[in-house]
This record gives sequence, structure tokens and C-alpha cells, in this order.
Amino acid sequence: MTTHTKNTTNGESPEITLYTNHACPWAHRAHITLRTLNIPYKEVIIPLDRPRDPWYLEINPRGLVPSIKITTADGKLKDEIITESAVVSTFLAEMFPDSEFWPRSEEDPLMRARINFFVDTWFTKVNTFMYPILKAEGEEKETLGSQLVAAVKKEIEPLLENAGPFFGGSEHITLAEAMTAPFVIRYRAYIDGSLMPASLLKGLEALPNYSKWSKAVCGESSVTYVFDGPEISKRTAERLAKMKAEAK
Ligand SMILES: N[C@@H](CCC(=O)N[C@@H](CS)C(=O)NCC(=O)O)C(=O)O
Repeated sequence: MTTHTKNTTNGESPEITLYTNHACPWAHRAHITLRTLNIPYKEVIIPLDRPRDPWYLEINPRGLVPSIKITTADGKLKDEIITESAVVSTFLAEMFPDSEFWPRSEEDPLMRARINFFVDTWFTKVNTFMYPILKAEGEEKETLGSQLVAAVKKEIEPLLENAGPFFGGSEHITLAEAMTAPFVIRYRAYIDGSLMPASLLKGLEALPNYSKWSKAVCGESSVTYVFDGPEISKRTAERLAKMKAEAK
């Protein structure tokens, strides 16, 4: 178990345990949120290459990471379990308010709507290409790669017009980045590991708003501190090879 002991922005000390695996993009969302909001936590790594232990299935009956367990210093929450990465990050953002990361609804409902729309767009219009590209080979990989670039150009580029460098003109990471950064940074690792075509990088770099934003995202320590690109790329390549062998 690793312990991260930074203080929270408001000085209170909740006890949070994050059940995670550093290879998981969904768990990565929780890491980014915890680190950005400066929330102390302990981490328990859940191995994903074997069936979950019964004790973990009691925490999360779905057997997935991430999950968190939280007890607050004021005793209002005692060993509460929260699961599902978007729910975990939004819960933390509301428990530990930081108006740059996720404004309170009464403060700025429009910004919340904009962030929600951005995240929805990323996952419905762009990220749907990621696994098909990873699985494809040769010409098909290239074609899907250019379709992803076209989707970023059409759907994401206009939403990043006022990025500064983060979403909505923010100088700091917002929930929009916490939700999408695990994938933005994986695209780079997959291109480096030849699992995604190099033409994808060229296409994305030619988009001025996305290019500036993604560079800022991938340079943030809250995004990089648990991310090992070559290792993730290697593991993904192994998983894909296994899936292909099983399909034969
Ligand atoms: N919708 C879930 C997805 C989480 C998820 O799929 N986690 C994967 C690792 S990346 C997992 O725990 N897989 C274990 C399994 O399927 O047995 C979330 O957003 O938290």
C-alpha cells in the first residue's frame, strides 16, 4: 500500500483509500482528480490479470477499478464506498470544492454544462475509434486513424478555441481534463509503441487548438505521475496479441 500524504486545499484530512491499477485509464481519472485537488490518499493496487479476491468483490461487486473508500474527519462519512470513475471524480470534486476544477452549480452552471458536453463529445465522437484502431492492421489502421483526426477536427477543435491552455480558458486542469487525459496521453504512448499510426500524430499536431491543449495535458504532473507509457503500450500489445491468437 502506498500513501500519498499531501494536505487538502481546505486543511481537513479525510481518510481515502483508492483501489486502483496504474494501467487502467478509468482509474487514472481518479489519480488525476486526487492529485489535482491535493487530496491525501492511500492506494491499494488491484491485480487485473487474475480473478478478483473476494474481499475486493465486497468493496466493488463489479470487480472493476477504480473504487474509493472514504471516511471524513467530521465523522459524517464512515467507510463509504464510491465506484465508477466518473462518479468517483465528480464526488471528489464536490466534496473538495475548487472552482477552477469544477465550479459549484450555483457558481457557474454554464461552465459545468460546457465541461459535461466536452466530455460527452470526447467519448461519443472521438474515443470510440481508439480500440478499433488498436485492433486494426495495415491500411485499416491508417483509415481509422484519419477518421479519428477528422472527428477531433470537427467536434473537439471548436470546443478548445478558448483553451488557456486548459478547458474554458482555465490555467489549471479541470474535470474536463481529468476525464479525458488518460486517453489523450495513451494516444501518444500507443503512437510511440506503433499501436496507433504515426500519421495520427501528424494529423493531430496540425490542429492548433488540440495540439496546444494536449501538450499542456500531457505535461501536467497530475496526469504523468502514475503513467508509464512504454509499459502500458507493451501490455496493450501483449493483450491484443493474445486476443488475436484466441480468435484464430
Ligand atoms: N466504467 C468503469 C470502467 C472501469 C474498468 O473497466 N476498469 C477495468 C480496468 S481498465 C477493470 O477493472 N477491469 C477488470 C475486469 O474487467 O475484470 C469506470 O469508469 O470506472
